[in-house]
Amino acid sequence: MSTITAIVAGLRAGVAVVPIAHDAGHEERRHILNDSGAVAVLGEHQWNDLEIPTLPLGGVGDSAPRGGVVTDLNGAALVMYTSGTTGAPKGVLLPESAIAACLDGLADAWQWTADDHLVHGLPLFHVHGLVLGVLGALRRGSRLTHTVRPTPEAYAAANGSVYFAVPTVWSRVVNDATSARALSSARAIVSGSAALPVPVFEGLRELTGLAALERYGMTETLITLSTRLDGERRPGHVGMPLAGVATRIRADDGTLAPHDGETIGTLEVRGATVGAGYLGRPDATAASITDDGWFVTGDSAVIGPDGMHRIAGRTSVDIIKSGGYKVGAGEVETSILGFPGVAEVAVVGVADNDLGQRIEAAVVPEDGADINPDAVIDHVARQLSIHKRPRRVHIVESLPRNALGKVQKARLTEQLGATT
Ligand code: MCA
Ligand code: AMP
Repeated sequence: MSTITAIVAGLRAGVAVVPIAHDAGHEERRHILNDSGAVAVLGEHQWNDLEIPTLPLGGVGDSAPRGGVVTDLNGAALVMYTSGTTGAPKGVLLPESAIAACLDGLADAWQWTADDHLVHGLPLFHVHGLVLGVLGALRRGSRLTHTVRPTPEAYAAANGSVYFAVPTVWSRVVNDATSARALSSARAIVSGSAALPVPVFEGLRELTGLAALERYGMTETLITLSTRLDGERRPGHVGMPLAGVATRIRADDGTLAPHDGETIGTLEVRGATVGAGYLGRPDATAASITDDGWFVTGDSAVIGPDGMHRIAGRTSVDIIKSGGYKVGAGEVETSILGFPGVAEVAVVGVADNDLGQRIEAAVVPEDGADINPDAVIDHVARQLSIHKRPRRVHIVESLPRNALGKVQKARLTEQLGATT
């Protein structure tokens, strides 16, 4: 509740808010606070290493915010941090107009109204749980139950009309038939943040009688595509552009590709839901946008002649989606390189029935070093955040490299996957 109060207070006061995960480790927290130029931390917290004042909720508190005005917020209402292929996470600037366009587009696609009772238990520091799951309910005036944990049992007990979850949660719901059947009184279940496997879509349909609505988006663009309540919900497909959004795909040779339902290209989007770039990173902002103003998602997609989209995968192996969380391999590698005795490391996403991808690391120790894999896992969990920890750390003699010395991540992923 204090997270929601703090965010709504910031939005109403016209102060940009930067959500930080409760489990953010010290490195991640320090990076986000410094990079965003935050002047105060709102609410209760258990962090004892802060150099900026905290303002408790429900009172003014003794501390005045530190001086200094951040000037390049570009009208952002929220600054949300997201991982890239390399380096530390970047702050995405999300103006109120983009948030409103996204929420209104989704309301139109899903016929979401004040009569709905939305249920979810997703974290409140990302677009899915916060923008859709909290600000969406506030904008529509619909009732919201946050289940704290997104467990099948908690979803079943909530008696909602609309449910949000990531595919990992939906897969767990399908594996718990009693809970799944309890959702059959809902009018809609919605999946997003990662690809919903077709067997999970089918399992949900069988147990709940509902064909899941699937929607696609990114922190940088908010939600841009969705299937519609009054349209076709085709398994493995993420629907059509929301009102005010346009899409196109670009082939490897740089030309725009046909919308023929077969050709795969990198998805580009433009429109009202797209954010205002990365905070303090004009280089990265410019690199993410084409000369004619389209945002390059980095996802491969196919667009049908009927406008139906299918996401075919990511163009970079260094972006991992685990449990719906986006994790940059480079960020985890940098953390592991800081662990005593590590000479080299490569981090990959291995296919996982529950998480979609699970983070695994191959570590080459320095000569004579004896590395405990569990200590490496704890190091990442403490330094970055719990969901960024590798689920397995393999101690290896060398990493597979090509003739130019570059680590062959596809080969490594295959090798690690085969050791399951
Ligand atoms: C385990 N734990 C540890 C460690 N190992 N803690 C510290 N150190 C360790 N080494 C503990 C954790 O504290 C936690 O404890 C427990 O293990 C379980 O954690 P974990 O295994 O990570 O949970 P999980 O079962 O894997 O979680 C699955 C999940 C979660 C619930 C699906 O991944 C999740 O909430 N995903 C949602 C991600 C999301 O919202 N993405 C949206 C991004 P305890 O149980 O006590 O806490 S926005 C986006 O993508 C776009 C815009 C879009 O399209 O939506
Ligand atoms: P994030 O940066 O956490 O906002 O994650 C955005 C990424 O999640 C996108 O670039 C996609 O790779 C992935 N994603 C989100 N929704 C879907 C979906 N419905 N199907 C497949 N991938 C998705």
